[in-house]
Amino acid sequence: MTEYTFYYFPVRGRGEAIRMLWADVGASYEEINVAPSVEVWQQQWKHKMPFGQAPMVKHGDQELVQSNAILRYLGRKYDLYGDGPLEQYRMDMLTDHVEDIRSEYSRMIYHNYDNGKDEYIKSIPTKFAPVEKFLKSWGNEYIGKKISFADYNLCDLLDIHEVLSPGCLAQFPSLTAYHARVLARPHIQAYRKSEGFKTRPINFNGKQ
Ligand code: 0HH
Repeated sequence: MTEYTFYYFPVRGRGEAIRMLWADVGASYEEINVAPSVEVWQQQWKHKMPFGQAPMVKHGDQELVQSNAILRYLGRKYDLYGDGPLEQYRMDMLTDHVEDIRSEYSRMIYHNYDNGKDEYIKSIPTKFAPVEKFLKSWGNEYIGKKISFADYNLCDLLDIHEVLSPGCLAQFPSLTAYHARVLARPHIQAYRKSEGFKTRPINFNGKQ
């Protein structure tokens, strides 16, 4: 019997930070692929989601939706939500910025890849420069003094941008070191060696 059931598309997408958090804390979960085909998603699953979208997590008799709210729920549950109002504000603030970037990235990937990719890549430094500045000035190993839900989300975002534009982090030494530090955590490393991770595409349409 697993602790969580994860209803999502078979992609990294908005699920990967949640999977990383579970891997890091050693939680057990079962994945349910809600889209073995588009028809199955539309006919069997979409109407079961409170907002018509996935991911959804079942935990006991609770059905949890909205990826960032799920991350915060798990952050509170596993003491991965910083220490005190200022650290928590920083985690929330960067999570909002990650969300802004992720939404723009998804629009480009799903609706404007061929015409929009080059322009999007040009905008990456503007998106990441403030994050570099914040992480450097806060001087922690992670966003806070210890790892938090927000770190899995930011790390995943950096990761998918390195795939989109290899080397794009190199101009940001703090972000480069931070990205490597999160990925070097033993449970994260082991997770990334798993078949589940290695065979999972980043996006549903195969673009990356
Ligand atoms: N604010 C929500 C959250 O953070 C947004 C969730 C969301 O956008 O949880 N969910 C998307 C899938 S994430 C969704 O449910 C991206 C994976 C892309 C899969 C595209 C599949 C298309 C299949 C027809 N999208 C499906 C939908 O809205 O019907």
